[in-house]
Order: sequence, then structure tokens, then C-alpha cells
Amino acid sequence: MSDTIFGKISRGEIPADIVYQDEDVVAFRDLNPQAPTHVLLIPRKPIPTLNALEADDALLVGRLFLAARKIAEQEGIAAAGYRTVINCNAAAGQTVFHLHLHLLGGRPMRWPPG
Ligand code: DGP
Repeated sequence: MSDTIFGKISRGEIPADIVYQDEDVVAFRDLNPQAPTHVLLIPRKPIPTLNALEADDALLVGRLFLAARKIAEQEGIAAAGYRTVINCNAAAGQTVFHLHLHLLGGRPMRWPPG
């Protein structure tokens, strides 16, 4: 697959406000936040969309969600509540084709989302 801006962030080639990282996952604040807390969590592995996920990625996806839980606690939004979202392809509004989990909190969330 072709490289993306998130691939460059994960390798430290362009700056981002990183809030968490480990050997598999990097998390940084969204450039265009939709809530007081809006963090993007990405695997270092460049998976383009949820459609490209493979059985071997199961542990990696679990690590993404465990990191989201940790960041929600760090950000002080765990008890009040927060939302996690993965947009897949154009109809869902995906614009960066490196799998990412949005973590949003700090305000009430409406349902259904737009
Ligand atoms: P999505 O629509 O699910 O593909 O979300 C992509 C998000 O990525 C969007 O909320 C804006 C954010 N974003 C795009 N480019 C950059 C960037 O260069 N840095 C950061 N921190 N966020 C970005």
C-alpha cells in the first residue's frame, strides 16, 4: 500500500501531539478535534482499512482498544464516558487510509452519529 501521513507520524517523520506509544500502537491528538478529547490510535503496521484486517491482526486490534482504555483514564473521561469510532472507506467518511481508532470524549455524544 502507499504511505500515508499517519505512517509518517508513526515513524516520527512528521510531528504530532503524541499522548501514548508502545511497540505496536501510536496515539496522537486529532488535528481537527471534534470533542474536547479527540485522540487517534493507529497500529504501527500500515493496515489501510478495517476491510484489510486479517486474523493475524487480532492481538493488534486488542492492543489498540487496551491503549484507548488507558488513554481515556489518562484524559479523565473514563468514568463520564467516551466514544470509539473506526470509519471504513468513503461512505463512512474515512479520509486517511491507515487504520485508526478515534477516541472522543469530554462532551455528551449524540446517537445515532451523523
Ligand atoms: P477519518 O475521517 O476517520 O479518516 O479521520 C481522519 C482524521 O485525521 C481527521 O479527524 C483529521 C485527522 N488528521 C488528518 N491529517 C492529520 C495530521 O496530519 N495530523 C493529525 N494529528 N491529525 C490529522
